[in-house]
Amino acid sequence: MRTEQLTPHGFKRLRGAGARLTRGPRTLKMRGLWMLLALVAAAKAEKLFIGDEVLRVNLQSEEQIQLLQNLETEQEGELDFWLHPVSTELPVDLRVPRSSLSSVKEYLLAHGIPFTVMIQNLQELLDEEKAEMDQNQMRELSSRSFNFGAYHRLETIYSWMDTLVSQHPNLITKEEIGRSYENRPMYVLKFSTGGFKRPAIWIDTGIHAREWVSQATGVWTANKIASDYGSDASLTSLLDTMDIYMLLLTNPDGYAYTHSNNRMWRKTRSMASGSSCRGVDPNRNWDAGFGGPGASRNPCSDSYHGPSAHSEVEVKNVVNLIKNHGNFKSFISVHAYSQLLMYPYGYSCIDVPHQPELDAVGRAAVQKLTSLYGTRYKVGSICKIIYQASGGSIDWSYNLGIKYSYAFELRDTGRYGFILPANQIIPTATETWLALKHIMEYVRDHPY
Ligand code: BPX
Ligand code: ZN
Repeated sequence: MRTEQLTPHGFKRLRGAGARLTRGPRTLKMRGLWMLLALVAAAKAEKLFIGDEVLRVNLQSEEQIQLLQNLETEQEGELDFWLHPVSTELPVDLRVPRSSLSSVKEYLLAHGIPFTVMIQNLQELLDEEKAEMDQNQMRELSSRSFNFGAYHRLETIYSWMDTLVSQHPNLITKEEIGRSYENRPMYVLKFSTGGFKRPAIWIDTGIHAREWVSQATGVWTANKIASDYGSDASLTSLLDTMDIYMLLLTNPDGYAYTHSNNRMWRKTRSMASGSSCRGVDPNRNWDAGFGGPGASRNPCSDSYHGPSAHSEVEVKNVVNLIKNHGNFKSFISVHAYSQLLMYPYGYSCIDVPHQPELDAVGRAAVQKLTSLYGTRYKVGSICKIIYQASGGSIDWSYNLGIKYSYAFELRDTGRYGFILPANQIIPTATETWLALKHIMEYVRDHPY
């Protein structure tokens, strides 16, 4: 069995050998530079990704899938799998810290696994992103405007929400559904033209902190709904009978942390007992197949499911609102990246009872999305089109009886991954709106 070579010990040996290979004449001078930069980073408490590469690995056999899965479990917390090894049809995107590069590449080469470098030096991309954000913030301050084609910090989004509400007092209210682990308020925007607990549509963005185009798309979409109401006949008729709830920053602590400390943070920021690692994957924490396959019980893992279902207050706050309301017809959760429109289940590959309908609606929605710029999406159940994942939010909402439960994975397919350039925010949000609108109209016309 080849798998015998794949013990953690075997990997560490490879790592040593690889490190020696890369040591050239420039190494000492470079080392000094790295250490200086590391000191600057430590002072700012911000994690740097200097020299980190994102590799695209193309798996060719079941055996190679197994090899990569072993690498993932053995190096949990060290390697950052942006896309997980699941099949030969899907690529694996893998962020490798500079210090592990030679050993990981050795490992891939030794097993004949082909890969390409998608991102050469991640920090360079992050520096550009931050510079662009700072420039934009200056422009916004001097022109007292809000640029939907830029990424924003949590406080900026929160104050923009107040502006939006004040401009549309008869349509939008802001409700605090509770506080995050670090005591940040969680605000829902409620779009309603009256009535009491009308049939409603739920849209959440940013449950995973680092998937920035999700939160940015949420902001654009909230503005779109506000400005189209009264002028777009279809949306207007929808809001005459239904309410829309939007939670733009579903993981506020994580989002703040991606700006202040670690751009690659995904989870919440809660403290685990008996571990120094923080955070729970809020999309593995719901009471739907909780703790099953496709989630980790290791608190250091990026897919750690947490100590119990709904242990995360951010998740619990949403659960409480949805259950107390009791009249949601659709639950849509927005992630990035991979360009997918998915429906339940994630925790199992069995078809849900409404599979044919969910699939047909999803396909029609994606057809509209694609019609705008040709962006290609795949449609299917979570388990069948990406991987088995237990404890996900839309499995929970579906099992609660909310038939039209969907999850989006927005742009791109891995060229930039989580670091999608800001100039793609508006195109992404605009095309996604066509799909969202299709789903919402279908829900309006098929309430049962
Ligand atoms: C999305 C919804 C329900 C279950 C799984 C997903 C996939 C999502 C995840 O693992 O929670 C993938 C992601 O958006 O977090 C990041 N990614 O593109 O890999
Ligand atoms: Zn996600």
